[in-house]
Amino acid sequence: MNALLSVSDKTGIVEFAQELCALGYTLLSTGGTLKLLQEHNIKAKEVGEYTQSPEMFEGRVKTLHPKIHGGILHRRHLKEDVKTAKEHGIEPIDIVCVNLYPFKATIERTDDFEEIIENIDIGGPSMVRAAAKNYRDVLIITDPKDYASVIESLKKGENDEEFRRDMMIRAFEHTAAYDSLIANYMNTRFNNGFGAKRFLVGERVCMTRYGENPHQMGALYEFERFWRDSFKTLKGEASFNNFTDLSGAVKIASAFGDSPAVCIIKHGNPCGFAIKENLLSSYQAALACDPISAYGGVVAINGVLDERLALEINQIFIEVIVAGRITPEALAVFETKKRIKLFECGADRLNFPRDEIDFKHIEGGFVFQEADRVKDEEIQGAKLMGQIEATPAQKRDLEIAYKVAALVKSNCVVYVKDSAMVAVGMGMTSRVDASKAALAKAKESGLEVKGAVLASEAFFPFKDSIEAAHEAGVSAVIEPGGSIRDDEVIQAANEFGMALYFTGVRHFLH
Ligand code: 93A
Repeated sequence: MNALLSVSDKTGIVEFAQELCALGYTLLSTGGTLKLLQEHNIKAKEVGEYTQSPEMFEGRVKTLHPKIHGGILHRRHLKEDVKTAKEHGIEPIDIVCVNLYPFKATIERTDDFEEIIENIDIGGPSMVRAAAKNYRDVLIITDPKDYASVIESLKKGENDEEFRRDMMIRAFEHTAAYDSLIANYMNTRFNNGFGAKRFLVGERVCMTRYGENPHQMGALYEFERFWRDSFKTLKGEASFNNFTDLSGAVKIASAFGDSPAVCIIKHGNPCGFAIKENLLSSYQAALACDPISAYGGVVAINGVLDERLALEINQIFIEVIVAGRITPEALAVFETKKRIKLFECGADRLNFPRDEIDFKHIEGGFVFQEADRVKDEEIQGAKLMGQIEATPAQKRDLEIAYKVAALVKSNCVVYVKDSAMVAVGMGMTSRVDASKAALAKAKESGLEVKGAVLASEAFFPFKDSIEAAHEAGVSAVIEPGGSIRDDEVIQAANEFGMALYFTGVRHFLH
């Protein structure tokens, strides 16, 4: 039995090789991998020695040889294939363990095109694809995280075709994601930053128990390794809807740098948000916005969840909490709560990736765009549209309201007071309805909107929302501007003594 090991990411390879040897495998390996194995007294044969063909062109050609590819690809159940292999001195290769040149790390580190080109792996994906194609006879491993389960499966000694098939799918996902990364990089470099980023391929992280509803199948895919490497489940199991809510909550809670922000999300939209002096007071203020909707919601905490905060959250039913980190004492608080789910991203803050791209499924395809971002200059440089200027405290609230509004489903309005959201209207077909719904709810919950500021992610088409805001006691407004009736809006704001700012940038989110 032969196993070929050729890996750039050498995590765990020594132990894996030792286990394979103990199971009776003869190892074949390439330069750097071989060297590491030999340093640990693991016997392995150099690929070049086996093929009798040395590495060429500074390593560009090392495993691209019929003795390697024939060894992987010949069908063991076909007499003719086995005969041909024998005639050419080709030994069967039963296990292929390969991970690829670090293209991503290279483009993150350097702009040197020669170096980038050299980090496009050719031989690796060829072996991965060959082994995946012949998965009935060959086991392909592309992720160090799988070493343990592979050894376990081999030790059982069963001929586990289902396991090999699953690894085959993962292998093709791996090479597809690798090639899409290269294509995207080249498009970005040579096609003006956008081009046709058409290779939206991810790798499967896990299946979810079901999709948005129990009769739908669901899974989580990722573009780059964050979810597999950094996202940790401390309790429960994230569902499909949990993942989408989590993503929305984290985006808002981490939109203000290191601030101790807390966001509560329900069905993809925020029902609470605040940045106070610490996480505890932020949570309390966020919850006050809409405690009814917060029930069963998702809480994102831009910091470390400690015991004191855990006790506070534990007073109502929250389904999901995600934080930078969760202390063991905080974890213990939730020990007896069966339904709660706890996740952390292994950092002091919610350092989730922020994608540069964005797309949405439509029937038969998807629409694709650059991700939307609120630039600081938009707010700092917002144009005062009347005589009344906002105070520094109002300006801070305007910034919060505007940034949150950009992350809330259109049409939306966000009211913020003392760094906490006090009312929000979202996903409505008319902006004035969003305003009215938000204010009615705030009134019902006994929340004081007087003195709050208002942000809208797109222009107010009429002055009606401004009138509603005035009645509620709103003191300052920020919006993109650009309506043909801007004059009426500006006039109304001035009459009411409101500070009005136009940013000039729209942030629809549909
Ligand atoms: O330069 S390559 O495209 N040509 C090859 O023939 C080849 N064979 C294996 N890259 C090739 N590899 C890659 O080398 C593997 O995919 C792996 O990432 C790496 C391992 O090299 P080493 O064992 O020397 O560290």
